[in-house]
Amino acid sequence: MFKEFDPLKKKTFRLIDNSGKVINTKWFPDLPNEKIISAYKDMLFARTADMQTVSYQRQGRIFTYPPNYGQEAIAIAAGQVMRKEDWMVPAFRELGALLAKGVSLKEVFLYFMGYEDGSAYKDAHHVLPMSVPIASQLLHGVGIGYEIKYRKKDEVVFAFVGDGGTSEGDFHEAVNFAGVWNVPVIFIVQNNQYGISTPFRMQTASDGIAIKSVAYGVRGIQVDGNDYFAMYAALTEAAKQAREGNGPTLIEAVTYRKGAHTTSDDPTKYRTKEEEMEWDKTDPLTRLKKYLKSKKLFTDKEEDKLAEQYKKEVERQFVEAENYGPYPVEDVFQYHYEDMPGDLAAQKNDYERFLKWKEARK
Ligand SMILES: Cc1ncc(C[n+]2csc(CCOP(=O)(O)OP(=O)(O)O)c2C)c(N)n1
Ligand SMILES: [Mg+2]
Repeated sequence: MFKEFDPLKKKTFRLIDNSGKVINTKWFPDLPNEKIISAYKDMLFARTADMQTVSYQRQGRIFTYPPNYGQEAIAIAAGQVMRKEDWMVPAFRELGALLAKGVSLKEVFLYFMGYEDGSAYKDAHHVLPMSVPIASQLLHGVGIGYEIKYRKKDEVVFAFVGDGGTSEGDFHEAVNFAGVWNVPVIFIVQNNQYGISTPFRMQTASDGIAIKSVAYGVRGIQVDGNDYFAMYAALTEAAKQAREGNGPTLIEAVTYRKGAHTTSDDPTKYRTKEEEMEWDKTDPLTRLKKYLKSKKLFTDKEEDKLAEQYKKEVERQFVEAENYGPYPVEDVFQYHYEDMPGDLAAQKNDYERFLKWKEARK
């Protein structure tokens, strides 16, 4: 696969077209129907959760939120390929993969409400907290990869970043040393065409992101990130290579951020309706649903029923997060250092005095 789709050949790995028709049988993954149906359901759940969360934010019930709308196939495929012992190193737009790893939607809500417990991931194994400092997580991912190799463990790191993140030095340092050390790390660049309002053409002069792997001596491939099957196949092959001791892979997942950057952003200010409509044709859910319908594996009626169930489930977990209790002030201070340094302790004191003063004014 990696030879045939060498980034220097400028080909994109794609297995179904926009109408859900299989266009490449050679690499089409041999998956039981139940797994494909479950991928669709998980994508639908992630999308339902996203839509509702944007609406909660508009109601003033949660702070800012970055929707995954349009990018669901990447996270869901990764969620199916990752094993329990594998490490997930997220950025902040991989909801489906977090859920697949055992993170609860309630925890995701808590995180965006500011609670540190939202990163505690009580039932998830080997998942790092979401990383808002862009691309910094990749260095942690490579460090984990080094440890896996050193201790000869059977684990793979799935590290995520956005197209904007590839302009950070951290990205280049991480991919470079992953190559030098030949560590079992899969870099998944979600190229959703924007870093907030910055279009991809202003991010790099190179022809896509996958091609950057060549200079680092790392396997690379450009994949249609809105094609669940292509993502599943590429990730499976990359994970196999990593497990066999053949080191890292850089996957550029070409996708489109259909929603806003976050709920604080208005994309109508910097992109056109025409562009959005063009990308609409590649929507990952629509494509997978067309595939499933052509095989008579799924109906609109089932979808309507599921969507209703999912809405209730999202609401249930949101309300639980909403009723989590008063915000613990320590959350802001206590997780930076094992022993709190004096200046941070002084800041905490000041802040507590300020809160008391504020309370007294009421
Ligand atoms: C080091 C750093 N610089 C700037 C920011 C502000 N910021 C938040 S998201 C973002 C854009 C990220 O774009 P991309 O990597 O493409 O990810 P996407 O949001 O598209 O998923 C920026 C610049 C930040 N969080 N961290
Ligand atoms: Mg982006």
